[in-house]
Amino acid sequence: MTATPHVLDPQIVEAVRAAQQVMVLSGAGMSAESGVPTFRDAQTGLWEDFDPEDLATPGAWQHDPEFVWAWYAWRIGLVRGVEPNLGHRALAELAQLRPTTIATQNIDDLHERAGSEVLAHLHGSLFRFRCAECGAPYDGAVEVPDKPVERLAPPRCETCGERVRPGVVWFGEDLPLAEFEATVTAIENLSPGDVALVIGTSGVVFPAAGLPAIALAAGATVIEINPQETEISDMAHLHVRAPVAVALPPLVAALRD
Ligand code: BV8
Ligand code: ZN
Repeated sequence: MTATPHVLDPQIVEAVRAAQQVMVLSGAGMSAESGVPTFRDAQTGLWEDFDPEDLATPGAWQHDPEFVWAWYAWRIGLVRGVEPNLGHRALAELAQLRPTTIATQNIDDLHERAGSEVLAHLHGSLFRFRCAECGAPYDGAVEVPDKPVERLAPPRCETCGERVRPGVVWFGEDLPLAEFEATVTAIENLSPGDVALVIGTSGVVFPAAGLPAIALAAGATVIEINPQETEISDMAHLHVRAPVAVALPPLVAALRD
């Protein structure tokens, strides 16, 4: 039996051990230990005076597409330059031990690069692009500057010549319906005794923030993994007040025995 450090009380291990299936709802804190700043982290460098909630909007794009595109190009470069952390890798191993479904608010590809399948990127992906006008998918070249630049011209649509935009969901935009509905269905199909791991999210942004309540209504055991209290904390049955790369490896290791 691998010693589980103090951070995991046996109740948590037993809850996951008893689960027939595990639903993972991850947010930016999942990738923090890989070196990807969360939305709550103060912005750095060129964007330190900007609130992501102001930049990740259709209005910001309309106002200055090259400024917004430069921010996403920098974020693409940042994610390409980091690795999945031990938390991502533990979730990939968890799927070998229990049926595991992941829905993430994150637009990075670190779950996939750790070997996980992802049911839904609820807020889109840094690595999907489409024409801002005609919506045609764009899979052509995307220039990523090796250092942050203030403005950068996005690629042009190969169909209509208009600007290409990031394939992410901005504030005020609808979530990808099929992926959101698939996530809600997966959560509704949880049974009492199953587990919903709510990892690294402040639970502020809706409708994603409403998903843990659906797990609660399905009778699942809701476990929050987050060093801080969040909007979700009161509804969670159990809490692991530790960073994900500290909390998940021993939790998954305990299931191996
Ligand atoms: C929608 C992609 C229907 C882009 C993101 C007025 C007008 C319009 C809409 C609204 C409105 N008022 C409210 C709304 C709804 C709005 C909303 O909820 N706003 C909030 C601010 C109140 N939602 C929307 O607009 C959504 N669409 O509602 O459509 C509609 C349509 C038209 C009009 C009305 C409604 C779309 C929301 C999606 C926005 N896009 N991302 C991009 O990334 O650039 S959101 C973005 O921020 C993330 O994806 C994430 O979802 C969200 C919050 O980030 P978190 O993941 O929670 O991370 P955060 O930084 O907040 O917290 C990190 C957590 O990790 C912390 O708790 C920390 O303690 C923890 N942590 C840190 N380190 C670790 C850790 N945990 C574990 N281990 C660690 N090591
Ligand atoms: Zn087009």
